[in-house]
Amino acid sequence: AVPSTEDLNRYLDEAVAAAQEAGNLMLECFARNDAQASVEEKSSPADLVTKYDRQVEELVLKRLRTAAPDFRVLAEETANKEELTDAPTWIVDPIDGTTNFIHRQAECCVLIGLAVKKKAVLGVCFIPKLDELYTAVQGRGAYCNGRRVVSSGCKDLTTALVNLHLPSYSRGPKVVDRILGISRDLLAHPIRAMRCGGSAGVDMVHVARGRLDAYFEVGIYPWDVCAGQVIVEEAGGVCCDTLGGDFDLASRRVLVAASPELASQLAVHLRNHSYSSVEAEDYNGDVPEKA
Ligand code: 2AM
Ligand code: CA
Ligand code: CA
Ligand code: CA
Repeated sequence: AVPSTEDLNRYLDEAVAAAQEAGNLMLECFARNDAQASVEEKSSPADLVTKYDRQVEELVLKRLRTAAPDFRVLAEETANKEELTDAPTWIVDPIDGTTNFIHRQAECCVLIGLAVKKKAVLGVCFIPKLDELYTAVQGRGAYCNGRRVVSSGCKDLTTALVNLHLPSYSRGPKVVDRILGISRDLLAHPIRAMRCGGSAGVDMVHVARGRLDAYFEVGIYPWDVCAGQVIVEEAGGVCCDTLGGDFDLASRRVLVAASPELASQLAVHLRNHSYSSVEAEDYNGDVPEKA
């Protein structure tokens, strides 16, 4: 069943408390400057994890499981992940922007989302270094530290600041050519300016509060975008797939924009570069054999 308003309020309180507790742990790590010491590679040299990712995930899940024992959980650092179903599911990225975190950049955050029937209904994003806590519940607006936020409303690429992300799941030739192709195209368009981000969650809340006009990426997972989707949409922004279609949490692709007009302009360019599929290349560009 869909949670009542009362239940959603309680879940929001718990998610906020969990995100703040997690943020404090991240700040302690910044103060100690020891993230680098616990870096491990997962699937490739661009896919990293630290002991803090695991510690944060543990403390967040503990709280969420106590608050809602019946809910399913989908979290990045948990092995044997469950598939997203229609059941209420906490979707958690303990540290989004791990590489930024390791390099002591401010652009990393804790992401806690709640999905019901595969749709995001509640989102919390905490950026501890900026002391910015973003919250949103479907139909009730988006907030940063308790104050309403709205997207820039930017409708035209020529005045847009757009973030793209360097491919992290592969550096094979097809994937590299695609990012270079879209960059060349957007720079020639001309777009106002382009930046490279390192945290899907931070970029999404930046679109929500009007610091950034758009962000797109292929290769993301539900935990990268669930919380941010609610925050962006409640701030008047748009989440769709990179070709302009309806957003699907599990599709591995996202296009976020400050307005529907900007989203459709960007989608035209992304379509020209087939910006939709996760190519079957490994990190070095070899095509893995089918299992
Ligand atoms: P993470 O830091 O939680 O892993 C950056 O483009 C975005 O992609 C970040 O939100 C980052 O989240 C995610 N990311 C980093 N490495 C990745 C990988 N190897 N595969 C898929 N996503 C990755
Ligand atoms: Ca990761
Ligand atoms: Ca992530
Ligand atoms: Ca992560």
